[in-house]
Amino acid sequence: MATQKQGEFILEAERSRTKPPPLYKVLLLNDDFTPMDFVIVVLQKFFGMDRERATRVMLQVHREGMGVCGVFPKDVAATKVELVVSFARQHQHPLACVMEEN
Ligand code: NFA
Repeated sequence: MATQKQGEFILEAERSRTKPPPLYKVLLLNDDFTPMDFVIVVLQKFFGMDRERATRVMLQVHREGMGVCGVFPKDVAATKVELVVSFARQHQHPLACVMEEN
């Protein structure tokens, strides 16, 4: 079917000229006050990690000052940052969560 084929070529050309939307890293930052167990809960609750992975990421943040929780489209990253910071404040913890273009 010539017409349909032609339509597919037009769509492919369109796709190659349109750059994919940028992704954003969501980062957790270390502090001296937020309990380790709370950070592990945050990583499980908001980033879908199992306890083992959450523990590794928490320890990386603790030892190296920051760590990546995940990489997401801009709106998803922004929502995760808001939810994490809000949850931390509800529990009176100073945990910082930020996003950074990948
Ligand atoms: N540094 C915190 C502590 O010793 C733990 C922590 C890890 C805080 C990761 C924030 C992020 N209790």
